[in-house]
Order: sequence, then C-alpha cells, then structure tokens
Amino acid sequence: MAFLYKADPARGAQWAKLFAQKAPDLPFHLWPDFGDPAAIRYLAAWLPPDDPTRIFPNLEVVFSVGAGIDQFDLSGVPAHVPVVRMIEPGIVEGMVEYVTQAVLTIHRDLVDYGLQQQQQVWREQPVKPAGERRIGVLGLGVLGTAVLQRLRLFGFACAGWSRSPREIEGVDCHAGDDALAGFLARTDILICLLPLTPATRGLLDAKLFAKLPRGASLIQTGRGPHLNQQDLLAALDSGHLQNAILDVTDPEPLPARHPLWTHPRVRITPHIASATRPDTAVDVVLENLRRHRAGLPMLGQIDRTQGY
Ligand code: NDP
Ligand code: OXD
Repeated sequence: MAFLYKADPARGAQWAKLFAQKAPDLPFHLWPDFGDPAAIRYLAAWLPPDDPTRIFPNLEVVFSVGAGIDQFDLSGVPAHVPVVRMIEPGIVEGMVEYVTQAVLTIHRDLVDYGLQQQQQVWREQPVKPAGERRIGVLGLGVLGTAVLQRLRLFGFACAGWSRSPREIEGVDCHAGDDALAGFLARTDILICLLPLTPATRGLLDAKLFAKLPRGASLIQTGRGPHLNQQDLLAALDSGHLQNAILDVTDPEPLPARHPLWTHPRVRITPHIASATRPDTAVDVVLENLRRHRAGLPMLGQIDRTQGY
C-alpha cells in the first residue's frame, strides 16, 4: 500500500519529509518514480494522469492538492474512486490575507494614489467609512465564508451569494440565480470565490457588471475562465467599473501585450492568492486516510454531480 504525489516537485519533497515523520509506515512516492503501480492506493495531484486506474489498478482515493478540482478530468476517474479537494487551514489563511489586502487597497483608494504618484500629484481623497462600503462575495464555501468572517471585523457591510441557502453571522446571505441581481445591486467590491463549473464559467461578464452600481470594483480570486476579459476591459474603460484586482487569468500567464497587463486600473498577481501549505495539508490528508479506512466520509470529498 503506497501514496503517490504528482504536483510541484519542490513541494512534493516537503510532503515526502512530512510523510516520513508522520506516517513512516506508508511508502511515499514522487511522480514519476512510482515503483510498483499495483501498490499505489492513494494519489495526490494537481493534474492526475489520464485514466489513472489504468496505470494504478488498486487506486482507492484521488486527492487534489488544490482547493479547486476544475483542472481534473473527472471522466477519467471511475465513479467508485472518491475525489477529495484540499480543505486545510493554510490555504484558508492565505486567501483571507490576500482578499483582505485587495479589499483594503480598493477601499483606501491605493490604486488611485498609485496613479497620482506616477504624476507626482499630492492630493487627498475623501475617506469612506468601512460601514458604508458594501462587500459582496460570490461563493459562500470554505474560502468565501472565512473571508467574510474576517472582513466583517473591519465593519464593512458584508453580503454573499451561493447556490443553496447559507447562514453566516453578520452577513446578508443570498442564494440562487434569482437572488443574484439584488445581491449585485448592493455590492461596491465584488469578490469571486466560486469554483469553476459549467454554471459559473463566464459568469463575470457585461450582463453581470451592468447590475453592479457604477464605480464598483472586482477582485477575482476564483478561476480565470469565470471572467470575460473583453467585457471587463469595456466596463473599466467606460468607468462603470473602477478597479480590478486579478489573481487568476485565462490563460495563465496572459500573452505578452494583452491589454490587461498594462491597464492603469488593473492589478495582476500570478495565481498566488493562496496555496496549500505542506505542513497543514499533510495533516488533513492523513486524517482523511484514517477516515477512509474507517469507512467515514472524508473532509472535502466532492459531489461529482455538481463538479465541486
Ligand atoms: P467550496 O466548494 O467550499 O465553495 C464553493 C461555493 O460556491 C459554495 O458556497 C457554492 O454554493 C458556491 N457555488 C458553486 N456553484 C454555484 C453556482 N452555480 N451559483 C451560486 N453559487 C455557487 O470552495 P472553496 O471556498 O474551498 O474554494 C472556492 C474556489 O476558490 C475554488 O474552487 C478555486 O476556484 C478558488 N481558489 C483560488 C485560489 C487562488 O489562489 N486564486 C486558491 C484556492 C481556491 P453552495 O454553498 O450552495 O454549495
Ligand atoms: C487551488 C489553487 O485551487 O491554488 O488550491 O488555485
């Protein structure tokens, strides 16, 4: 019985060390050195190989090393093999930090001050109290909820949108397609923390932007294909949207000379909002292996019918 890791090799080396300390009886392999394929029971991957059970006939569980699993071809993973995404404290804390800095950057007009600095302009903008700034998060899952719980502490007016009804203390929760327009109409800073599925692909488009109040801003930390880039550029150029902070794009990276790279009201980071932290992730994976062996549900097991 063995565990195989197939993702970033440097992080894999950290996982190997942690497995050696915390689960010395479970042989750990780093792709492509997987040894006897029949011994591989557990696979942790960013991109699993095509048709993994053809290579590893005794595979029991596939773990995503990321929170999202849209990069997986689920049709290649047989229905009897559970797929588990990453829910671990490190990835949550990273996302809370990133979104908090992005919200404060917009809230305290730092994009404008950056532009003023380029012109050597010294001019104060009026400060809006946090209570008058309306934050809206698309996606009230593990990450969206954690982000809202932190933003509430600043006093922002917080709301969120999900597929099924949710309750989060101090957050105005909206659910379902019919509730989207009302949620958008009260949102000044929109944060995307949705999984990428057929229902959410392209959701951030001209139609959605038109439902936001004039001067709203976007923080995109979901997946690149949620966003229609031409529609975003048009909304920024018309002044309907004020700023966009993009951590994910499609493709990654954007091609040279793509207009988003140089747009004065766009900030881009290279998909670093958050990443799985090996020390905390290995603890969660080992706990899930314990649960799997005990016949208990694993934390982060995805619903294949919903695709997330
Ligand atoms: P979860 O699965 O915990 O939460 C997803 C949320 O989105 C749920 O609230 C879900 O609704 C909602 N949702 C899904 N589909 C729809 C829909 N069609 N309409 C309305 N709401 C919908 O995911 P996480 O919070 O853990 O992660 C969210 C995403 O963040 C990941 O899938 C990934 O894309 C992105 N991510 C980005 C990172 C980065 O570095 N940029 C790092 C990590 C993640 P319901 O509650 O009803 O199920
Ligand atoms: C993830 C990511 O999904 O890094 O974990 O984007």
